[in-house]
Amino acid sequence: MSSITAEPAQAVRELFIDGEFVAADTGETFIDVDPSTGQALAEVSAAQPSDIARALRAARSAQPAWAARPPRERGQVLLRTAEGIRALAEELAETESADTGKPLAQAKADVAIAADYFEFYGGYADKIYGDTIPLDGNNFAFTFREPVGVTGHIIPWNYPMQISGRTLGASLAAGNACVLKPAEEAPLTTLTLARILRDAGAPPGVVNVVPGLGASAGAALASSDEVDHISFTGGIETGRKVMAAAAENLKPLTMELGGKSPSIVLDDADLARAVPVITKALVQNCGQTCSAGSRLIVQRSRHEEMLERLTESVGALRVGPGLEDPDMGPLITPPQRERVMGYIEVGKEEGADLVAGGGSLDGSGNFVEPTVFDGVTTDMRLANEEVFGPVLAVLTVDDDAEALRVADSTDFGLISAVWTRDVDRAMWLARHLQSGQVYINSYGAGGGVPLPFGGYKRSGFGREKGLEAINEFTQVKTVALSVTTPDER
Ligand code: TXE
Repeated sequence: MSSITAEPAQAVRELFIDGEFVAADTGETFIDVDPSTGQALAEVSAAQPSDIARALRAARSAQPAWAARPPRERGQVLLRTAEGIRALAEELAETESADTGKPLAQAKADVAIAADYFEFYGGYADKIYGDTIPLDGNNFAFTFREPVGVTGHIIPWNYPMQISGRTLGASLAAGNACVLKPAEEAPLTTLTLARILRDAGAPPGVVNVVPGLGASAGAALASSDEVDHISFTGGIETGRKVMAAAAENLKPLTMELGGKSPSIVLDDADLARAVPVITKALVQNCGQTCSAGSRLIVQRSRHEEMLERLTESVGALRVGPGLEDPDMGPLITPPQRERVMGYIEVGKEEGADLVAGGGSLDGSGNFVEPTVFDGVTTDMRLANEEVFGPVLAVLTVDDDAEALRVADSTDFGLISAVWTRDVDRAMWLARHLQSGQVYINSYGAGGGVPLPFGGYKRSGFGREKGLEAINEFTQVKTVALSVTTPDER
């Protein structure tokens, strides 16, 4: 069992660099706000470029010894981290819920999934094999998968625990040292995770967690020549900046940039099964999920029945503060609420039919109603742009080919769902959809720890989750060996 040390209560939540909690160089802090109340939740040290440089130096000097450890031992650190997360699950879930506004039950699920990531990658650390390549009788070739070195991880506020779990788990298993910058809107659980990793035996410098503002701390990490790979999850605009900064130093990236994911409901679908899942895909994390099911593409003959069931399901949802464990919490910040309300206005102006929700709720939290627009067409902004809120665009189609065309008509391609009882129709769509994942009669598969995840088109590139992630965080070395035969000797 891992032993979890109690950290003295910190007035300010400090950066975690080289195995210790430390203040930012300049002493600067920022206020982390509770989105359910609009009140301050914590004061957090704001990493400056000099702190990022310090974290990268610590990672650089710790990495060779970490990579040289027997892989099984690295795995054991990750397995103890999974145990440590589970031991603190209650506390972590409450903090995650308060920090992000997500319903407590969902925060608990996120924490459990984060532990599952460390377990998954902990178990794989000693199975990162290379290949043997057949040449001829006297020549042999084989490959090693070696760590890239120091990896930078810039993550968003919507799933701090889950995203930290997937990205740190894979990178650490592969023998890298990590510098993780959480989002300024929700950094708290990542700092607790740093402590759990330390107590589980991650040596100083192997994991560094440096909260700070995107424009300073994030930009410093993305533009550093001391980072060997950057994993970025966030919005397209920021993604462009991160990629441009990394390009200066020719650094590779994994980019996960969100989506406009469709659920396709064909005329033979089981609607009783589909509707609760489609509702959850819309409102999970208040729609602030990269893979949110934000488009519904329904075959005309089931349209009316679908809308009836859906508006009933959405209308029954309870909205409230995350810690009260409603069906849906608030949006993360007032600007995010303005953005979502702006899209609701856009939908109305474009002539879509508002059939559920459409309002914001009173109070100091950033609450909006779950919203459904019917009569959306592919030329509308509502059909193409990521709202990042609980706003569903419903489009109607006549057949499978049109469903495919409409599904693929956006710049995004993260995930898709197909609802049908016919395996031929399901597989035809699964093979043709431009989408990193396709779910048939389901959505999301409970966190999807072992399932490679990433985008087609502008949803990004590279894959995290599953064993594919190991490829992102390793580089391949080919060794070719020539031998002589007894005759030649
Ligand atoms: O994300 P940002 P924001 C989308 C979603 C949302 C929009 C804006 O549509 O409405 O993006 O959200 C760090 N250099 N997604 O502004 O800016 C930042 O501190 C380096 C989709 O909150 O992308 C945070 O740690 N880093 C998405 C991280 O980038 C910078 C999740 C993500 O923030 C930086 C979130 C800079 N110049 C938003 N500026 C998904 N794929 O799930 C900011 N950051």
